[in-house]
Amino acid sequence: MRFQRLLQMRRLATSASASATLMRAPKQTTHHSTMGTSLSVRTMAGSGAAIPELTQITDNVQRGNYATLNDADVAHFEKLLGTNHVLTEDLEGYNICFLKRIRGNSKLVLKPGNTEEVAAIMRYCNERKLAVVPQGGNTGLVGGSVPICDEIVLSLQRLNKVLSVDEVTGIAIVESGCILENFDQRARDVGLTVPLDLGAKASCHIGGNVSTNAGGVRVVRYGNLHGSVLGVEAVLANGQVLDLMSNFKKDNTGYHMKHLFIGSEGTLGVITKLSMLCPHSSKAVNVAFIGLNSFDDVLKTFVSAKRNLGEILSSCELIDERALNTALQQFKFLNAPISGFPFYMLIETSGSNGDHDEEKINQFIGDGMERGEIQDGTVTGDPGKVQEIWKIREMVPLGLIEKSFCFKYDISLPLRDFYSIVDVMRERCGSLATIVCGYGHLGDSNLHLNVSCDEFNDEIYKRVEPFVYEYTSKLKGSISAEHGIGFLKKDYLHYSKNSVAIDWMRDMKKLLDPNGILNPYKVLN
Ligand code: FAD
Ligand code: 2HG
Ligand code: ZN
Repeated sequence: MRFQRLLQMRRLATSASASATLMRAPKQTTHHSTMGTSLSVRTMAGSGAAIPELTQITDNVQRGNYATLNDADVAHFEKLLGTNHVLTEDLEGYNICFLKRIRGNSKLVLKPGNTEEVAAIMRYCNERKLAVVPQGGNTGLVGGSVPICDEIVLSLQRLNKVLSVDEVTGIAIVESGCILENFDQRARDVGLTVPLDLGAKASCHIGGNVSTNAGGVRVVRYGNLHGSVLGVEAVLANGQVLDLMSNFKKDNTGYHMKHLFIGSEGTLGVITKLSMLCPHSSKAVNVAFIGLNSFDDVLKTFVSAKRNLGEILSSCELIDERALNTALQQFKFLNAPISGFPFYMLIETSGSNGDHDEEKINQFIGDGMERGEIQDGTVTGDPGKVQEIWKIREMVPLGLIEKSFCFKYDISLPLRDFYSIVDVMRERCGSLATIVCGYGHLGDSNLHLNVSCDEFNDEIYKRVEPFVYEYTSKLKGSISAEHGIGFLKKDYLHYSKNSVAIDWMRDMKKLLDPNGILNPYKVLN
């Protein structure tokens, strides 16, 4: 019976596919929307996309008491870095955030090539009281990586080397400006993998990932970066270099200060280097894309995945039908293997024994179908097809900004209440919203609630915020599961942290950056 049901599932052909190129689509496809969807804003600058108004004006931001850049400063930096690495023109791509929502007015971008240069820049800026925003791949979704007023942009782009990858210990040492995908490729060359994967991998930097404590699609397997990052080197606001590098998992020598820099979004220091524990890449990867009739079935299937796939479960993602359909409409190159269900799950297994893993995932799906929890689906272990299915998930956030304005929320919620906010929000927004949908990292209780409308307008904004944060807070969730606080959420931090915690954050900020020059206007207000 079970076997017959399994046969009814459409299994993907095992022929090689063209998905290798699709995997890189965010970087290579040309998007011409007003919101911009290329993974690098820099490549968007000339595409004719609308330029947002300056955030200092729209948000009525009072500029901090910082010095104003002058010719002598620029000359100083040119002497320090060489004129090629000091930019004073064509700075749009550095001033505008990925979502094209935040726009600063920096007149200077600095591109140091090593830690000493970063330290010299910070020393000088601290003495002069010039404000600085560290910038990685500028794929952040909370407006943390761009200036708000006229802060100097400190781009880590040139610190892009993988310094070593040790296949025996699994420890890699990498400069912070290395693009995640390049780092992963280097790890894969020796049979390892970076324990972090996200849709922006072709553009984001590992230093940006660590600074945001990025989550992504493998947290359910490898945990977050507080566990995988063994050590960091960080330049403080005054130019001191803090060497917290470590090549060991176990190191209890004093306070674990590295954690201060993981997720502090460039407000406490500039990460220049880090060491990371990289697991072995799995020999066998299988992906199932399944359709389900209700969120209750989604939860049952998740529990079953944990119980029955256990140690080989490496990802468990949810996509609702509106999110999927939007991506399919916007990106015709995507192929959805099944359609017509309110919910879809992408479940991945990674292990060392292909036959064993395939048997396990087939059994898991067969059992789920027999119980009526899983309706239809597809399973594949073919690398090309695996990538093709992942591509669908990766394009979902981009589909929603392709032709409209999108309010994006990234919240942790208890699993039993995980999806209800999507229905509540749809009701609240009514016809003001074009799409209200939910998707995300179900395996980590992390929902991405997206609310799209034709263009930003105050009416819908007021329906959505602060309601979404109040709702989350009442359920004791987190208002930022993985993207951070940045500029966009700083007024709402109190929904997730009490005043004592916020005061301590402020005190730590003052201690490490007494002049407040590092990424001002972000995280704390
Ligand atoms: P940036 O955007 O440049 O900067 C982010 C923050 O880190 C800023 O506050 C900046 O000041 C600071 N910063 C950057 N580099 C340094 C440094 N070296 N030292 C100190 N501070 C620094 N995020 C997730 O968590 N999970 C996902 O699944 C995910 N998927 C995404 C998919 C898409 C399509 C997009 C566009 C974004 C996604 N993101 C996701 C958000 C974003 O990619 C992550 O936040 C990422 O970690 C940002 O890296 P970045 O190099 O682009 O950093
Ligand atoms: C993802 O998981 C990202 O795809 C982006 O974190 C989520 O854009 C979003 O809302
Ligand atoms: Zn995410």
